[in-house]
Amino acid sequence: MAFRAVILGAPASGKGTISSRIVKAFGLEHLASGDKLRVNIAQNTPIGKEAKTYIEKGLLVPDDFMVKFIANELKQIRSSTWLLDGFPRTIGQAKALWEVQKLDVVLNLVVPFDVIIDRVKGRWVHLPSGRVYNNNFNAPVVPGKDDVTGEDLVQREDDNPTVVLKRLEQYEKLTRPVVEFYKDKGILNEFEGRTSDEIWPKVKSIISNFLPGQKIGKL
Ligand code: G5P
Ligand code: MG
Repeated sequence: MAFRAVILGAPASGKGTISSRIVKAFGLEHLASGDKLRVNIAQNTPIGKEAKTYIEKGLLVPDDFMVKFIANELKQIRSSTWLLDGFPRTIGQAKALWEVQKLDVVLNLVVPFDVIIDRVKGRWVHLPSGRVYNNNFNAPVVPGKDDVTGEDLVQREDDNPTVVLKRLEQYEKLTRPVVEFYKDKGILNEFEGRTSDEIWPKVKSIISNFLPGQKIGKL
C-alpha cells in the first residue's frame, strides 16, 4: 500500500523524535533532509561543503539545491510508503514536490517556543543514523554513546543559542506559509503539545487510518 507523508514543525519541535516512533510502529521509510545534509558535511562531500555555509548560520539552503538533493534521495527509496522530515520548508519546495508527488497526509507539530529553547540545550545526536537523544528526555543508556551502535554522540553546531534564534526566525518567515499551503490542499493535521509523549498517540491514530493493521500497539 502506498502512503506518502510530510512532517512539519519548528526547530526542535520533535520531528525526528516522532518520526522514529512512526518508523518503529509502521515500518515506513524516513527521509530527513537535515540528517542527510549533516552526513554530507561530516564526509566533506561537495554537497556538504555547500550546505555547511548556510546551516552554520541558521539559514535555509537555497531551494534549487534542496529540490535537486531531495529528488535524488527520493529516487533511491524503493518503497512507495515514506515520510519526509525537514522538506519541504519553503513554498517553492512545497510546490516543486506537489508537482511530482501528491501527498496523503501532512503532520504539523505545534510546540510552544519556551519548550523549544529548553530542548536544544540538551540535544545529542548519532550522526550516521540521525537518532536523537536529550539529557532530559530519552537520555542514552550510556552517556555520550548511541544506544544501538555504541558509537559517539555529538552536539549539533547549529544548536548554539544565536543560530537557534536565526533558525526560528527563518521558520516563521519561510516555513510557516508551507503549513497554509497544505491546509488549502485539505491534508493538514495539527498536533499541539508540550511533550512528544502527549503528541505521539494522536499522530499514531491518524496514521492508523491510512496504514491499518501495521505494527500498532507496540509503542
Ligand atoms: P533540520 O535538521 O531539519 P530543524 O531545525 O528543522 O533541523 P530539528 O532541530 O532537527 O529541526 P526536530 O527534528 O523537530 O528538530 O526535533 P528533535 O530532534 O526530534 O527534538 C529536539 C530535541 O528535543 C531532542 O534532543 C529530543 O530528544 C528532545 N525532545 C523531543 N521530545 C521531547 C519531549 O517531549 N520532552 C523533552 N524534554 N525533550 C524532547 O535542519 C537543519 C538545517 O539544515 C538545513 C537548514 O539550514 C536547517 O537549519 N535544511 C534545509 N534548508 C533548506 N531547505 C530544506 N528543506 C532543509 N532541510 C534542512
Ligand atoms: Mg530533526
